Amino acid sequence: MQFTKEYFIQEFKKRLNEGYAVDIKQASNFELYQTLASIVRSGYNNAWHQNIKNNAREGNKQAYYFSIEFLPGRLLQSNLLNMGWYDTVISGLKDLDIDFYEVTEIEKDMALGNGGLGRLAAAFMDALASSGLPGNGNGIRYKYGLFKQKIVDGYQVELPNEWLNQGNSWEVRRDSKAVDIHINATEVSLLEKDGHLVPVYHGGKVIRAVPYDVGVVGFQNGCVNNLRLWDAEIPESEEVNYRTLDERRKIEDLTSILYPDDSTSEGRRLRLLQEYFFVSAGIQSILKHHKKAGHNLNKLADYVAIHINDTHPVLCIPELMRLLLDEEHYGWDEAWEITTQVMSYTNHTLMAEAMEKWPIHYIQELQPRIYQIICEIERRYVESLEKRGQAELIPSTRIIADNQIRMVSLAIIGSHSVNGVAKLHTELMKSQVLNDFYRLFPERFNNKTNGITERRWLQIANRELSKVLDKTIGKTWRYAADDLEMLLKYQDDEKVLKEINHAKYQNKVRLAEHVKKSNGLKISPDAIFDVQIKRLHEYKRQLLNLLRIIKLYQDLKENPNLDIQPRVFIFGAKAAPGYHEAKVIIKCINEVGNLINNDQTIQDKLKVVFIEDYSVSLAELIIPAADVSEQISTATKEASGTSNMKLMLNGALTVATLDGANIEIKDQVGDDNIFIFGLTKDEVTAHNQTQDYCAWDYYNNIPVIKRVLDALIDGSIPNIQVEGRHVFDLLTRFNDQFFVLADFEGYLAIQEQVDQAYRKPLAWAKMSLINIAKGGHFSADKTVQRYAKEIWHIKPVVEKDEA
Ligand code: 26Q
Repeated sequence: MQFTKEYFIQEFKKRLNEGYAVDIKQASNFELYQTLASIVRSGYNNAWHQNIKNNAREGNKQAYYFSIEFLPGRLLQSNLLNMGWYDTVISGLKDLDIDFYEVTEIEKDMALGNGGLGRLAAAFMDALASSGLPGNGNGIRYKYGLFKQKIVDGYQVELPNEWLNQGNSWEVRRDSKAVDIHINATEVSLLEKDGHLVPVYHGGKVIRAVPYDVGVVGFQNGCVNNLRLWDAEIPESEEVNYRTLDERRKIEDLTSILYPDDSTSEGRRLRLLQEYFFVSAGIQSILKHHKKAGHNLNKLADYVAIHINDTHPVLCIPELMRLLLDEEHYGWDEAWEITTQVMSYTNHTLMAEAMEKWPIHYIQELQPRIYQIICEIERRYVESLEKRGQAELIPSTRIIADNQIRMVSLAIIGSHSVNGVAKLHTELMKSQVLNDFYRLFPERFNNKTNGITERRWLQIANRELSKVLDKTIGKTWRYAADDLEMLLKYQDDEKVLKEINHAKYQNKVRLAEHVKKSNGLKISPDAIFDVQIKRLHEYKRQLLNLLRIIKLYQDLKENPNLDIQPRVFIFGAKAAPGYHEAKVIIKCINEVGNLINNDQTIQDKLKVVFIEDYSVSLAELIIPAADVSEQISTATKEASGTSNMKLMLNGALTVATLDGANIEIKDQVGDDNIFIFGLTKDEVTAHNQTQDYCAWDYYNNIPVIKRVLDALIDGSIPNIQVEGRHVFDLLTRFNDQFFVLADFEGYLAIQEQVDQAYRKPLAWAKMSLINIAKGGHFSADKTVQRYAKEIWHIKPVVEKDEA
C-alpha cells in the first residue's frame, strides 16, 4: 500500500469518528494523538508479526538485550520517521488545520531509565532494528517512570511520574506468553521423577510475569523488533497463598518503581527481587521459544545471544544454569559451557562504590537454589585458579567475599565477552580496576564505544539544521550518518556557515520561548547558550561550572563594563532523592541564579537557567540550541558519556576534560575544534595513589579560589546559609574528592578562549560545522553492528533499503 496524503487524511477522519464519535474541529489533542498512534500501529503490526515468524522459521540467531532500564522517550515521531511517513503526516495534518507538534506533546515520555545507561539501551533497540538485526529487549514495565522533578524555593521536590495514566499506545499485553516465577522458597529438595532428580520448592510464592511487548520499528527497512517489558501479577491459582493485603501489595509493588541511581550500590531487597524477576521471566521465555521452534538446547548458542547491560541482570547466569540443570537435566560442565557461550556483559562504571554487591542472605532468601548455584560456580572457579597456579588472584576476583556476592565477578566469570563503553574506560578496566580479571581472561575484554541515535537527535530534534544539510550535501546522511563528513568540503563556504548559524539561532529562539514559559525568564538568543545537561553527580562537576559563574559575577560586580560575551548558563539535572550533596548543589545553582538573574547592574550579561524535570523530550529541545557543551567530569570517572555526542552532532562546541568518550570526540574533530582542559587520567591516578592532594592549599594560595569559595559562606549569595557551607566544606575540609579546585584555573582559562572564539561568528561556525560533520562517527548503528559482529555473532535479516 502506498501511504499517500489522501489516504492518510481519509483514514484519519474515519478512525477519529469511529474511535471517539467526534469530528476534527471538536477533537481534543489527546483524541487526535490516539488516532494518529493507531494508524501508525496498524502500519507496522503486520511487519512485526512477519518478523517474529521469519526469525522462527529461518532459525536466525537473535540477540536479547537484558537491561533493567530502557529510556526511549516519546515514540510517535520516531516511529513516523522510521516508517517513512513523517512528511506525509505533517502535511496531511496541516491540511486538516491540526498542529502536529502540539499533538506530539500529548505523549508522555517513556522514562523507564535514569540516564545514560537506559538511554543507551533504547538507542540500541532503535539501531538494531534500523540495521535489520534480530535483536530484542528484555526489561521491566515500571508503573512509575523516573520521578518528576519540580523546583520549589530552589529545592528539588520529587513527584511520581504516572506515565501510564492515559495508557500506552505502543504496548501489547501478551497473556499467552506469561511465565511463573518461584521465589522465597524456604527449602529445596531433590525428588526422583522419570529417572531424574528434580528440585521441589517448599514454601515461598509463585509470581506470574506478564509481558507487554513494544514494536521497535527500523528506519525504512521493514524490520520490526520486539522490546519485551514484564509486569508482575498474582496468578489466580495462588490467590489463597497471599493472605494479607500487605503480601499482595508486595507483588504489586514489584514493578512499581524504578530505582534512582545515586551511583552507590545500596542494596534494597525489592531491587534484587526486580532483578531476579525480569531475568527469570526473560530466560524462561527464551528457552520456551527455543524449544517450541524445535531446536536442541545443546545448540542454544547457535540461536541465542544474551547481553547483560551492567551487572543488574547478572542473575541471568545462575538462572540459565538452574533451568539447564534442574529442568533440562544437563550435567554441570555442559550447562556451564552453554551458559558462558551465550552470555556477554557490558560494564558502565569503574567507581568502586557503584559496583553492585548483595548480602548473601538476601539471595539465599530470594531463591535458595540460585544461591546454591552461585556457590558452586564460586567453588569451581576457586578450584580452577588453584589448579592453574594462580591462587594469588583468588581474593580479588572471587564471587563471594565478606558475606557478599560481587556481581561484577559473577558477570565476568560467566561471560565470554566483557566490554567497556569508551576506549579510555576499557583501558582503565584492563589496567586498573579489573586488572586481575584481565590477567586471567585477556581474550574476553574488548571495547565498544557508545553511540547515539542520530535520527532522533538530528532528523527529529533539529529540523532546521537538517534542512541546511539536505540542501548542502543531499539526503544520504539520513541513511548513513558517516555521509555527514561530506559537509567538510564546505568548511570555508560562507553561505553554508551562515546557514548553520541561522539554524542554530532559530533553535535558540525556540528554547528561549520555552524558558520564558517555564522559568518566567527572558533570555537572549544572541548570548552564548552554555549547556550542562546530565544527572547531578559530584563527579560530573556541575560545581566547577557553578564556581566559574560566581567568579564571573564577582568580576562583573567589580567592573560592570567588563568585556565578556553575554552567556546563558543552562542546567538540566535530576539528583537521586537520597543523594544529599547533589540536592545541595541544585539549591546552590538556583540561588546563584536568583541573585544573578535579578541583578540589573550586570546588564543581562549573565543568566542562569535551571530547567526542571530534564528528560529525553527536553533534551530534544535543548540540544539543538546549545552553543557550548559542558563535559567536565573528573578524568577517569565518566565511563563514556553520550550527551557529549548528541551535542557535538548538533554543532555545539565541547569544553571537556580528557575523560570517557570526550577523548574520541577530540580525536575526531582535532585539537583546534574542541576546548580541552584539566587533570589527565595519569595525574588523577597519581594523586589518588600518593594521596598528596591538598584542597586547602588551593584555597589558601590562590586568591580567585578563595574569593569564590568565600562567597558561599559570607552571605553574599542569599538563602544558602546551610547549603553554601556544605559545599564549602566538601571542597575544603573533605578535601575535594573530585579535584574541582585543582581544575578551576584551567577551566577559567579555557572558557576565556571560548569567549574569544565566539566573537568571530564565521570561525565559530566553521568549528561547529566540523563537529557536525564528525558527529556521524558516533552513530549507534555502527556501535550495534560491532556488537553484532564481534560479540553476538548475529547477522542482518533485513537489508538496508537505500531508497
Ligand atoms: C543500581 C543499584 C540500585 C539502584 C540503582 C542502580 C543504578 C541505576 C542506574 C546504577 C546505575 C545506573 C545508571 C548508570 C549509568 O547511566 N551509567 C552511565 O552509562 C552511560 C552509558 O554507557 C555512560 O555513557 C555514562 O558514562 C555512565 O555514567
